[in-house]
Amino acid sequence: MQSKPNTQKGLYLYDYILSGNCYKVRLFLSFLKLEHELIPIDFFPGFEHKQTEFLELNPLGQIPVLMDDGFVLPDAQAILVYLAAKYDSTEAWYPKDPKLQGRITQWLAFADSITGSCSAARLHDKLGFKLNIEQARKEGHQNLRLLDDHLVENKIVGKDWLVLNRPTIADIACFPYVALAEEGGISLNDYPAARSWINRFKKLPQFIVMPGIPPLHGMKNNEGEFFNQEGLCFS
Ligand SMILES: N[C@@H](CCC(=O)N[C@@H](CS)C(=O)NCC(=O)O)C(=O)O
Repeated sequence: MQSKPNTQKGLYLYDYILSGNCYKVRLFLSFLKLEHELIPIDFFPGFEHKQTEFLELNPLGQIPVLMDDGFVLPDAQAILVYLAAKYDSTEAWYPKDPKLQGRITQWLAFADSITGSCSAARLHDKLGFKLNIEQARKEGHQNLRLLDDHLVENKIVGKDWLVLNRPTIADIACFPYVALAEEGGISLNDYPAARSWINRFKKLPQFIVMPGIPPLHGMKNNEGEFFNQEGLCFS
């Protein structure tokens, strides 16, 4: 592992390209246009995140870990909150309103449930991790049902996103493992609102891709609407 950076200055992300949790942080760094350096961790097959040097950064042995001017912070959701509080002067991504912060935090916690289900199923299918795949898929579907229903209810009251009518860190936290669900054998067929939300997410300025999450295929017309190859407009 490339250990600690040579200098205390700057933003560093201990990262694994196939990790949806690391991708949450990469996405937000991109949305905020923050200069940073990625420090690759050999998660598989090297299990570098379980080695002594990494455990000094995060005793839980999990990625991602952020280092900002020497301040070390594990956990994707904690990192999203920290980056929003420190670097988003517009306060758009994590508004300073107690009820909104409570609601957003509810979805940040839900994002960890998605990790425990959809991401677990993907680890089983893609990397051969030994776990109860039926249980992981069942819980994944339960989470997706809840998310899809919530998006439908929000749409009725004019909200396109999980908390507001604009994206917040709640959407960033939930997006990766919903978009990657099919890699764990969890079909998105029954979740049309979630599929539309994925497409909306991919249209955000500074959106970046990861393996398994390709860009939106389509073209913009003069009104900025997206059209796919069949000429169908999708929002
Ligand atoms: N709550 C943590 C979970 C992070 C997590 O599960 N990371 C995975 C990689 S995507 C990991 O490091 N797994 C190893 C382990 O849990 O032992 C977060 O959101 O960052």
